[in-house]
Amino acid sequence: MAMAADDNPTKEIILDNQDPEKVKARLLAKYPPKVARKRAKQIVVNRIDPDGKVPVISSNVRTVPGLIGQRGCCYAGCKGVVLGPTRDIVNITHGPIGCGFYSWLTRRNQTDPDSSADGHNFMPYCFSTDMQDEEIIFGGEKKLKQAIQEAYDNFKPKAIAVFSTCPVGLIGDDVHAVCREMKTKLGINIFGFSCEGYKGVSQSAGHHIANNGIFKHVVGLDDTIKEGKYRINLLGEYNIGGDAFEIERLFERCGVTLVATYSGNSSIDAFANSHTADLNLIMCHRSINYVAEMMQTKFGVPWIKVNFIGAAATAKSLRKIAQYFDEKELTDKVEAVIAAEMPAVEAACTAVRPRTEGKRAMLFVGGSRAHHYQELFAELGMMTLSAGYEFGHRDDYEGRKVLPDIKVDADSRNIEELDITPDPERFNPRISGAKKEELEAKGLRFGEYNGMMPDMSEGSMVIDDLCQYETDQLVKIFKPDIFCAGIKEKYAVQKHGIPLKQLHSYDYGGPYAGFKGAVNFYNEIDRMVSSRVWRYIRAPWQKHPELSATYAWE
Ligand code: CFM
Repeated sequence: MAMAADDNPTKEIILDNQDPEKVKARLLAKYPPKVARKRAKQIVVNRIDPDGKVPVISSNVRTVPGLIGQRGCCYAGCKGVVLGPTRDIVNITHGPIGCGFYSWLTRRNQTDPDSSADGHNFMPYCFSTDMQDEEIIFGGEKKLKQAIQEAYDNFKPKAIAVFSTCPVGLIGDDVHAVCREMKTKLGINIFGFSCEGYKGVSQSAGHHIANNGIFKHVVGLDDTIKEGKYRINLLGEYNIGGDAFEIERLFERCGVTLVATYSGNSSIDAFANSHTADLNLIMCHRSINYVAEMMQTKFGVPWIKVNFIGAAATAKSLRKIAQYFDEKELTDKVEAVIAAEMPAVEAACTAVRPRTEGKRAMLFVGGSRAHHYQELFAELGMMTLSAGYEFGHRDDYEGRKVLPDIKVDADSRNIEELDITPDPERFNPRISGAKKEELEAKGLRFGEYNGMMPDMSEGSMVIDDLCQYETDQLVKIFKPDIFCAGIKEKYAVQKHGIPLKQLHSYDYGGPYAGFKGAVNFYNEIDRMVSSRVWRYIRAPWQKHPELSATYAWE
């Protein structure tokens, strides 16, 4: 592919060979043999054979010590990601203050307190037991009890959740016993999570632990069937930068009733009632597929994969909902909403495309956005050169069909698998086997996710658990027009003269979901790839070539 319009002088140093196999060899060349062997299985050149099979990629494995990775910890996945965005649970971090502080709203998850009748919103508060040396030595259960009591006295919440950090596991505090005791004493729902940071290999373990806890302690507590004809849950949408607000707006326009979102703009009451919905939509498969699977087994709620990132993907996802309920009234409404929303989106896209067309992106984020955001770049006429997840599993890359082939290692075995069976009274398969078959024949896929790799082009580089060294090399070799990652990568990449868009917190922007979100993203990316500021960047070694010897990569 021809290089994109070239006003960026740093592109002069592009290496003459961007052949992905050679690039892979060069990335590995620096490593000791054992590390190179391990990373070789995590750096894959994408190939798609005619029956849709993609190469095997090693993922959800330990990061090699010494490589500066992008990952977070188990506690981050449980408290920060899955439970954190719920406004009316007092989420107490049992641990040193830093764990609580750095998982407190840094990902810009938003909420609308007015949508709860009681107006409870504890998200502006950072609750922590602030463990000190004394608790590490003599145990922290007493201080935890006091913290729960204090939170109860001050806020009278309906629920309190306790999240364990590394030292809690190391010293052996029994947070579950404390929670049980305080639950009996105070008469509200109190539950704990053994989500110590070191459990598992990344935040992915924390997602699983959070899913288990919420299913065990909350889902199914309220059987009231709320009003609404087309009642759904949205799973794996965390309202970063207001994404969930935009999706809610579309549901409302379509006449679709949202029972619960896990967990953007959410409340514990909605979780308790969520098993009464008739369909689960999974947005982020990685973080929440466990709840969907358990709800299906126990209550009979089927799930489908959706994606509200990208205008075409949004339209497709809305159509999937209509297909499922299969009623003319809904189908007509969905089509009318798409027809009404699309002109503005198309106009915005047409306006920026002359400047974005042919530009090249790299995306290294989490466990779902590296896939979803490729949709938006495609709409801008941009190509994804390389992408990868921090902590995705093989099914997120290759599709759920590989689930039976995934070897369960000791790290995964550490995470509890709940034994779920159909609820004797409440199990209710929402659609009959015959109806399901009929819908499947029309193309609606249940319980399926195809993964990221089948959607990526031949020869693109798929890299799991990318590290700082490899980031530097990729940027130097390919000189992409934009790099998408997080705050830890942002300034290192920008020092190379390449703009970096944070896809975790959205920097200061968003929403990027749905139709209005797509317009925001088009304009943001146009601004970033068209900015002239990058051409003025000259690193010291570019001004003084003699310095570059220290920066040679061979
Ligand atoms: Fe799911 Fe997420 Fe993501 Fe994730 Fe995350 Fe996130 Fe992410 Mo940051 S739940 S996997 S653990 S979509 S916080 S809202 S952006 S790494 S790609």
